[in-house]
Amino acid sequence: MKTRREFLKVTALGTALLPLHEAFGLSAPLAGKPIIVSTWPNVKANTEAWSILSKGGRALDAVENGGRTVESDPTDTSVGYGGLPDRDGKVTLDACIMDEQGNCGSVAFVQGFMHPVSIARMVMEKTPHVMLVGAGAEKFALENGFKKENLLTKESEAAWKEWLKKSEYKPDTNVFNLGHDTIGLLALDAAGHLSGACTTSGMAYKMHGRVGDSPIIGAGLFVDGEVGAATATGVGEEMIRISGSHTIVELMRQGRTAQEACEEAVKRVIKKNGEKAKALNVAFLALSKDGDVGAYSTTNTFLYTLTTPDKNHVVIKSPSYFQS
Ligand code: SD4
Repeated sequence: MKTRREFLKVTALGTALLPLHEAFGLSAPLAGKPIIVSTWPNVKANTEAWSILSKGGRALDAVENGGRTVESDPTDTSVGYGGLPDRDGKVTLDACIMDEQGNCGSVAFVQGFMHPVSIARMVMEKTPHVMLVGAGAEKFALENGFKKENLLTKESEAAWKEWLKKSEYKPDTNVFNLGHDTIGLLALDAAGHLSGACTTSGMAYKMHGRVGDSPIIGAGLFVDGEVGAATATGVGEEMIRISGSHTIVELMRQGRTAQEACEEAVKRVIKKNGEKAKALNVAFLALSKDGDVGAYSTTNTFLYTLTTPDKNHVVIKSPSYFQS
């Protein structure tokens, strides 16, 4: 899989060949179901999710399987196997999943398991809890048949050793520049049910034990079957501060379109950060229960992938608050 940066290079000279969100007919709800949208150029994930949705399968299965595809791809250095480690050289994973009825499961700070999104689903379906973390989540995974394995690839280890030479950590500016492309997926199935999932190795070279927005229901992901769903990517601390994904769904409930709701959430991040905001990479993606798609980011680097019956895994350039 290409990193977002490489993708931009090949799609030439920035964004010239990418369809733009505004010009892509996305200001009105998309006619017909099913629909899958995911953060970044995640064509493989959408293809996997689509193989389920297009046969009338459940949105929940589609988002889980789309997430798993990226988790096991060693060339994606933001998610699962091959994810860039924390500053102690440990790959620690966060993931969550949620359906249209508010059922949800989440795991955070999990080490040594390829598919945290499936562990999160098992937390949702087999426990009375929503979230398991660290050693407890790992124990639960082992007890439920998940296999422990080493997720640090030679390439990610080499990148970490290179980073150690300077040990510079600038999460505000570096998050997208490292090709750090957390996957959030939102799907609407043929029966009209919404689900979402989010999975990540978190920010590269983070402090050991740091957990971002991605496994936090309401921050990195939120789904309400009566209204819509939202997910996020970027500097997770900022999404947590405004409960970003929940905020977007609530704004949609009050009548905003998916696009307006994403824009409002980004503006809140910007308002809270003043001058610092320009260096912060934060992006939101939303899907209403009627198939209305919204996307907005702080800087103009955010891409997302859309699949519908007549739009075949298109990578689209999101509008942004800042133009650079
Ligand atoms: C985090 N939101 O752990 C994630 C990072 C991310 O693309 O989205 N990277 O804060």
